[in-house]
Amino acid sequence: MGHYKSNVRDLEFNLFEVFGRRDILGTGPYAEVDEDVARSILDEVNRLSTTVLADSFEEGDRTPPVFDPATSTVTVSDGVKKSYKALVDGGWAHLDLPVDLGGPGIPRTLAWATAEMVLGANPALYMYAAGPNFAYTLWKTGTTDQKRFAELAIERNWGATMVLTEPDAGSDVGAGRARAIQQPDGTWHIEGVKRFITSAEHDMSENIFHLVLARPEGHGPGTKGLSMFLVPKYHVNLETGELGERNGAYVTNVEKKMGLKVSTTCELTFGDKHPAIGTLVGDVHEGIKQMFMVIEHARMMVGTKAIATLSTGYLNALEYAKSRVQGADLTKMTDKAAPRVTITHHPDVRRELMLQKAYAEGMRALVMFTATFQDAIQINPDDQAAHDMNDLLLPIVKGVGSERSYELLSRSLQTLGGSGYLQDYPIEQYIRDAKIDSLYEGTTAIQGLDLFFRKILRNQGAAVGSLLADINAFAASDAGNGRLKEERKLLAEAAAEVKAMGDTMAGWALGSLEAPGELYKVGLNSTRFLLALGDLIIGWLLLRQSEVALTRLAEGEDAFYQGKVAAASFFSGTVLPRIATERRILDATGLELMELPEEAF
Ligand code: ST9
Ligand code: FAD
Repeated sequence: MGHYKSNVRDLEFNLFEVFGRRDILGTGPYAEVDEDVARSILDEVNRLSTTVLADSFEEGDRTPPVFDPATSTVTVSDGVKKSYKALVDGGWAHLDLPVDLGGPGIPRTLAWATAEMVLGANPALYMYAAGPNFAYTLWKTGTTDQKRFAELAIERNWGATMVLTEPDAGSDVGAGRARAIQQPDGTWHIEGVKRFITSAEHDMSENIFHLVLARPEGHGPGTKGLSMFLVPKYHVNLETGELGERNGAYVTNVEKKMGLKVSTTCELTFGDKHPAIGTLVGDVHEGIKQMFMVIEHARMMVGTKAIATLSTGYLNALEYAKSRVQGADLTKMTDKAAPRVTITHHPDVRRELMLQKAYAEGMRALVMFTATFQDAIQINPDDQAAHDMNDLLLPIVKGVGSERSYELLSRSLQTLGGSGYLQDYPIEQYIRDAKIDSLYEGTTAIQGLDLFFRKILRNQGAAVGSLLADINAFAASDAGNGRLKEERKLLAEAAAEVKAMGDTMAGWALGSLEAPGELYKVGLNSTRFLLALGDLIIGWLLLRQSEVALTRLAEGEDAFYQGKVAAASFFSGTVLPRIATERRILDATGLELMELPEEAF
């Protein structure tokens, strides 16, 4: 058995029983996809993920890619190549593409459901195979020539990168110093050093194209002065599709790191050996806006990766717990001759397992819920409310998904006792591989600031107001026919606490117009608020699932649905009440921390 344990039943439950995806299949952009096709895609990706993709997960960690500085090349191990080839040869790298570009035209909900399995089995493979998705963004924004380039990139499965970070420009992308110098023929020469660039070199595709942020000479400071350039590793004859000369963008180092070792993290130097020639994307200077089209997908991807890892971590812990015999039942603790039981009989293990289950399944629902708004946008690109809700939820998927998954994965390891610490089990690698999720694509702090300032204040509370109204309407309904009464009460209380937290922060933000220091109080609480809102939404979605499950249980016993009801009740009773404490801590925020001299830390 491979390391990866998927949860197709829960994915299907979300898609078809909770979020009603049957209603949008077979119509509009999804005319070619019916429920049978959707289920067969899930089955096929599940088969692939649990076998050939998962097969090289450990090998990629123990035998990471090898960098040769003399040739600026990277060699990936044979097992990883085999897995990658299976993913690409099966056409799965094209799964997200619209019909116009040769894709199947599936809803985003289904695309992220399948992505979860690939990301849970071997996340770096998904990233190496992201070229066609990047090409789709290029195709949407590019010039005629760039559209042709994108079509070739899709056809040939070229690799791709997003190139923002520099040694002095991490969270602060606008501090970037890479330069772009326009040439008489209209092309641009890119100069500078970028770092931490994922997949910038490997030997699994014939070409790699870089989407690079650089500052044209004379352009202003900050992110708005950056433009986006298409810089391929090899130049391309757009008529024949043949590869031409090597371009002047070379990988000059590959980082050694804590986890996700199979994914190359590269220093990429432009124009040092010979010119790195690029073209301006779309022939317009809108670099940061264009890059955010990629970033939005990548943030969703990172959250989904984290949650996928927690899910397989939990399922591995559960399997172990069901077979590990240790100690007697607590009620027989004084009887030294009492029969030994599996650890699932111990209350503390049950509590830990249920916490893992509730978060893994609640956050999967969060990904699916978010993707329903991406479906709505595909169906009607002018649906502003769907855009706003997707925008609001993205930092929660990414920020809460990565923080809670990392935290809970340590509980999965704990379930295995000392064995969890060994490389005989996958959880220690899961933890190392998942730590990156709270760092790249904007750290958690950045997600918290994005949520509060951009997605709530700038949106004048419209999206968050509508979300809270939905949560309150559910809490006030008779969902569950009395069975969920206590849980709905806890949900309503938690919603009121989160609303109060947001209102207090908005008050500080307003107050900062007169007393700028008030803004520090917002900054001291933005991560707290992100996590609290995340818990509230997770609790609500678990209860919505529970409502569906109770209806099904009325038709007959089923452990899956019993588990749904139990997870929702457990989360409502043990996690939601903590939000009240977070609110008290937030209310009591002062400026002492900001006034403390640096030396006192
Ligand atoms: C990285 C990559 O870490 C790691 C993994 C790579 C894996 C590759 C594979 C990925 C696969 C992906 C699959 C794709 C699937 C596709 C499917 C397709 C069908 N939303 O607030 P301001 C824009 S990469 C939208 O003043 P500052 C906006 O244009 C490195 N746009 O910011 C705005 O203008 P306006 C990742 C946003 O103070 C402009 O920016 N690095 C948003 O100048 C300026 O906004 C990071 O993520 C948004 N949320 O700069 C950096 N926010 O306001 C993190 C801003 O007029 N740092 N814009 O609309 C930040 O995000 C900073 O907050 C900052 C601040 C840089 C934005
Ligand atoms: P810093 O920005 O220096 O942050 C340090 C600490 O300060 C963090 O805790 C941060 O939260 C905090 N902080 C910083 N600014 C603020 C603020 N304003 N308010 C509150 N707290 C703040 N980049 C790419 O362009 N392309 C890639 O493909 C890519 N892949 C990566 C792969 C890996 C394995 C790694 C490690 C990084 C990758 N990155 C990539 C870069 C990644 O996006 C950055 O590391 C990330 O954005 C954080 O920047 P930094 O590391 O410079 O940290």
